[in-house]
Amino acid sequence: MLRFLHAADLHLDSPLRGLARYEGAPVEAMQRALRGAVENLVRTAIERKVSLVVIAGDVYDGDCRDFNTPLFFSGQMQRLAAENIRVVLISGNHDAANKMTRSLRLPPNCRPLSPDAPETRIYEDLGVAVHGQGFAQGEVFDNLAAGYPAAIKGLYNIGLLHTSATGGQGHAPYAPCSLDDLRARQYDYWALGHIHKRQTLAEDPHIVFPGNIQGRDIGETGAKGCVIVEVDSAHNTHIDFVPLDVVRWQHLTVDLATAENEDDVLALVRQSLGECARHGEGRPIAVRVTLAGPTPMHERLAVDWQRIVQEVRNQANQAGDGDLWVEKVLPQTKPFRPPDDTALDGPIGELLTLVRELQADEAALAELAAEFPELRSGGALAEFLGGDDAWLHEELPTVESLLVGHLTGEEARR
Ligand SMILES: [Mn+2]
Repeated sequence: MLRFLHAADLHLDSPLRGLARYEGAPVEAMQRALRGAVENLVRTAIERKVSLVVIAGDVYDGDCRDFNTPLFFSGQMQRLAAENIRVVLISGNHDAANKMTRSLRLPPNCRPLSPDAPETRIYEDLGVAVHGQGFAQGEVFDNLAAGYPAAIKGLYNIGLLHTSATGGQGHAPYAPCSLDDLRARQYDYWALGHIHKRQTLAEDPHIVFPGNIQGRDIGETGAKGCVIVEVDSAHNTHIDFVPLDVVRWQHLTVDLATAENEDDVLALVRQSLGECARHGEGRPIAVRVTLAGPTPMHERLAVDWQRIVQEVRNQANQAGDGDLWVEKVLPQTKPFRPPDDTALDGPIGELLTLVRELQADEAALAELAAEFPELRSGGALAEFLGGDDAWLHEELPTVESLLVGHLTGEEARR
């Protein structure tokens, strides 16, 4: 039985963005997380007794600022060397050969494959051939896979490739190739890198993006890690995802449809945060909270938004026992209108009727706009509003919310 570990996109010492600085913001923990995930990778390789680790590019986020980063990585590879675990790696667009001015020799168990031409590394004792080519420069638009050698008969053939494959939203289209290009090599496993979202493109043979090993911002949510690949003597392949992330990013949407007062809002927020914390399996979680849904609380939230944001952070501290960090709170609620508007009788109801009539009456709206000539008399506001009156229509619901919010807010304070 052959067992190997496939990882990609370590992005060591990448600067982490998107954590606002506030009391308790885990800036240092996040910065440390990328290295922690690499330590977890090494520990997993040893614990799962793999013979081989393949890394499909972007070990580094870019040229290292100093030698600490390559020293760290080399030290981790030495831990694998001590266990006789072999490592084959290629460069990706981030750590392309021509970008890295500060690099160090890796221990002899490591074999970086050439960025200049496809190279094959054979491990007779494991019955494995690894074929691959790194990136010579940051932008590679050639189909590298097309130049890979044919499979070697009798061995388990692994293709190591940094590629956007057939797509990959938000990822540069480097070393593109089709699934048929990959299948044509007749390898047993394609160990891909570059796309940070984990996905198995095919199972015969396995064509796999393991994703990156540690999320770096709210765009990289959920469990992040590597794939352990087990191969039996008939070359049947089985893959198993293992999380390696130290800190996890999550996006939480809290539906406030049933909230009628602030206590309701915070109870719903806290319940969702509690569930989120449990899914982290003990990891710290950086969470973006979106308050959503049509809700009777829409206006109240808008009026007092800054304090609500801090209350959400406060609830996170309580629900997560210190392991939940709120990255951002987004307002996406909508006004909730009772089916029968008589519920909004009185002056507020009259105001709403007026606003809605304006929505349907082009001429009246234009007339109203004409009463505020300063909106059109130049300056930043005029530029923002543009040349036509379409914005008036678009802004009416906001006007409605603001008016009701201010009026009911006044009421509440009395
Ligand atoms: Mn990449």
